[in-house]
Amino acid sequence: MINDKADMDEDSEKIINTGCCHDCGGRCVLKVHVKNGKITRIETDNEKEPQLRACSRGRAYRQRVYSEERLKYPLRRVGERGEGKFERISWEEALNHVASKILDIKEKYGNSAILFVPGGGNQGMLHGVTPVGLMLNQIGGYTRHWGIPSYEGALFASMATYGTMMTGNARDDLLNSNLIIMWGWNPANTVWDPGTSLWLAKAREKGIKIIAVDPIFTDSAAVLADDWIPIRPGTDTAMLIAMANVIITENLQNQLFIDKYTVGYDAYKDYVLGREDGQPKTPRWAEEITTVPEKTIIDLAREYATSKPAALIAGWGPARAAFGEQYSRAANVLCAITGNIGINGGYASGFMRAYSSRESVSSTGKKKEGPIKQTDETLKPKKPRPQDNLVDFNAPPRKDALFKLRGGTNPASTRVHFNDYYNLILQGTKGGYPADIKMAYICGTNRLNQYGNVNKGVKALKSLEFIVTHEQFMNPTAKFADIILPANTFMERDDIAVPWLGSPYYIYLNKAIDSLYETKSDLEICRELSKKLGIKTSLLYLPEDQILRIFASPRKDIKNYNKMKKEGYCKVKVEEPFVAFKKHIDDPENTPFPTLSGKIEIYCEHIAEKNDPLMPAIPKYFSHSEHYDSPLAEKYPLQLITPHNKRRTHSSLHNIPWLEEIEPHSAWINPTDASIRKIKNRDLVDVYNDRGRLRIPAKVTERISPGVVCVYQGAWYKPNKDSVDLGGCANVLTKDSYSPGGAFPLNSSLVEVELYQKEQLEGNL
Ligand SMILES: Nc1nc2c(c(=O)[nH]1)N[C@H]1C(S)=C(S)[C@@H](COP(=O)(O)OP(=O)(O)OC[C@H]3O[C@@H](n4cnc5c(=O)[nH]c(N)nc54)[C@H](O)[C@@H]3O)O[C@H]1N2
Ligand SMILES: Nc1nc2c(c(=O)[nH]1)N[C@H]1C(S)=C(S)[C@@H](COP(=O)(O)OP(=O)(O)OC[C@H]3O[C@@H](n4cnc5c(=O)[nH]c(N)nc54)[C@H](O)[C@@H]3O)O[C@H]1N2
Ligand code: SF4
Ligand SMILES: [Mo]
Repeated sequence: MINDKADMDEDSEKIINTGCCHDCGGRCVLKVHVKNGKITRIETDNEKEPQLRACSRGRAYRQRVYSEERLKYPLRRVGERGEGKFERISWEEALNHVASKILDIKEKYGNSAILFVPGGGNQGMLHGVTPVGLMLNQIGGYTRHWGIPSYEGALFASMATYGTMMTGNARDDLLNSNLIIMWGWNPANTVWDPGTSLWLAKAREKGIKIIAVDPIFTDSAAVLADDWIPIRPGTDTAMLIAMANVIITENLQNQLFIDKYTVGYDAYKDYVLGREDGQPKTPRWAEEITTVPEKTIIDLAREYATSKPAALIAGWGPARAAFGEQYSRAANVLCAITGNIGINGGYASGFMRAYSSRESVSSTGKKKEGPIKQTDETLKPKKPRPQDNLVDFNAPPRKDALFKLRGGTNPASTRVHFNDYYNLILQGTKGGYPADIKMAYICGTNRLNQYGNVNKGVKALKSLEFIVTHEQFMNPTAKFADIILPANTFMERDDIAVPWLGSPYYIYLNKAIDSLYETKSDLEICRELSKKLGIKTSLLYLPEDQILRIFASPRKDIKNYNKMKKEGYCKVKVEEPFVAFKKHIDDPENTPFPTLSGKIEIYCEHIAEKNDPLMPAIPKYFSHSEHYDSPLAEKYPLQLITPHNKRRTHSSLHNIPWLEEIEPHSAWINPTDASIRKIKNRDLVDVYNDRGRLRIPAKVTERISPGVVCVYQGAWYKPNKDSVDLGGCANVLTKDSYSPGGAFPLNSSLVEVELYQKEQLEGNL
């Protein structure tokens, strides 16, 4: 859509109202200047507040679109898997090949042999993974995953505690708080909705105290917080439980709130005070585990309990860990026992979907919520709909699913965890997995790079009969494909993006330029492939605009679709800041929580039924096999964390020179740990464990706690002939397993670091 101000002359500059829809905590407005069909400049939202301002990554997008490294034509592999040798072929040849392989594998082994590997590369409604899923459903389905790396621990905890994933208050409500705790949360880098950092800055200006709890002195801690509390990774649950201990022993809990709105407080109290297992969870106990001084824990507990309303925002980073769900549960319970839920200035920690059009419908009381009375009858599968995947449709719920609760993001019938794909591929039904996988259909993900245990991934991908991917770049995963179908970018097609966390707005992405080279949109690819697969009727055959309108139609808060399309966004007017569970607290008789008890569950009966000691009904602290106190710590004494970096969206944008300047990739290490190992800033070091080894420069800095190493996720895997990764991909070191509640243990690896080469590298590391 062309801006009104623009001239239609071919060689004059037009401004296209569009947006950025990567999976990076945003979804922001881009105003793209186009001259002679070429992007010359990118601006962003300069309208009045609230703005949807793009970050440096979105503003640098021109370099991604015109990168020489873009995939230009369909490719067929001619070298070994992973070698990166391909030949150019025509679209006709490529699509015929893919269609015949899919039909052949379906015929010989059944649909479950097809593994769909989706990712977050594109977050528009129409492109990316959506058309692939629809297409594969129409030929009888595929094997698919449960578990999302972002938030599976937090999601499990939200469902268990509140019965819903819609938690957390709107960002503007932060101004109503007396205290804000950013626990493992770094929105200055990870965005978490455009405007979050601005609201935090406003809160700080207003004199509201902000505290950061993080092993790293993050940009958010540096710029937004009054205090930084460094903590040993993976031990937050112990600190949160010890804070509960202080609150209970000093009688600072909100007993009225607990009595009226929660179940299970007494069971938790027994555990916290040590009546259950003989170990009182005192701040002294937690100091040993967390390295946070006893007094700091006591002070924070008192401050949180007495500063009502206070916002404890528990991020997902600490939950992307072994037993990550216990950390999230412990945070949720702390919010509950202090009565900080359902009120302005408070915050129900959890999944943190701040606002959504669907939630606003239920808060008007039109949709009746819980308590849930699921019977055997309601749990029985209904007849499959077109969007259902036939491969797992009739499967009973997996044992770890909270299947009696409504909501969640993956069906309980789905059997394979997303971080367990390599065992699935390598072991199949002989190893107890539900399928024998023959082919992978990869779309919108740099799978090999972005999930645990890359070296096992290499073996798994090498063992497959066929791999196809839709990609924009020759990334480490694409190098393993047999056929690469070159996808265009969101600058080259229309789409609609919903906000990352359900904030009240939508972005309409107007096509800015024609598709470059021979690239096609994911929709176009699937449309053409569907025909070759013999699919007679399909939603994908409708015109693009019609499909988009169908997809947007349930979003009742888009009042004027055409206006949204013209302006490139639709900012929904919200009368008051959204407060999760406000109605549940104000009117509990008519609005019970959607849990089995109808209350906030400190003790979750549904979990108790599973009778799994590692999945307790109340939150508990556990050590694990790659923790500071495990035997492996003697060999690998440093705890690795792998957070999200400001210069990339995961592995996307890693190869953009402008963004590389923000921060060269390096291994962060504390001066104490570095000096023992004779490592100086910028020396080349090896970070390694039994799963792999990577070699990158060291960044020796006080900004990271002693005993911790940080390798930001997303750098591209680039093995040398000895399988040492010179690219610095963090997942060479992480595990391909999952916790009982489904959390991905990507921040739970032990490593050692050693000097490889004394080298004063160029640049400001
Ligand atoms: N160690 C560690 N690993 C992690 C994490 C961590 O914290 N630590 N975080 C995890 C999290 S939360 C996530 S969400 C995942 C993300 O992991 P992925 O979903 O794999 O995300 P990206 O690495 O950005 O890969 C997206 C790919 O999609 C491609 N792409 C972009 N747009 C399009 C499009 O329109 N069409 C197609 N077909 N392709 C497109 C990009 O070129 C890119 O290669 O990473 C996880 N990995
Ligand atoms: N720039 C950028 N922004 C992004 C993304 C991106 O790739 N790049 N990805 C987006 C996506 S898909 C997601 S899911 C989110 C992820 O959002 P988050 O999960 O919030 O992001 P992370 O950076 O992984 O972790 C947040 C913080 O947790 C800290 N942390 C790690 N382990 C521990 C621990 O054990 N205890 C404590 N207290 N802190 C710990 C890290 O140091 C980090 O500062 O970010 C989104 N935003
Ligand atoms: S990368 Fe994310 S935060 Fe940055 S402009 Fe794009 S959508 Fe917005
Ligand atoms: Mo994510």
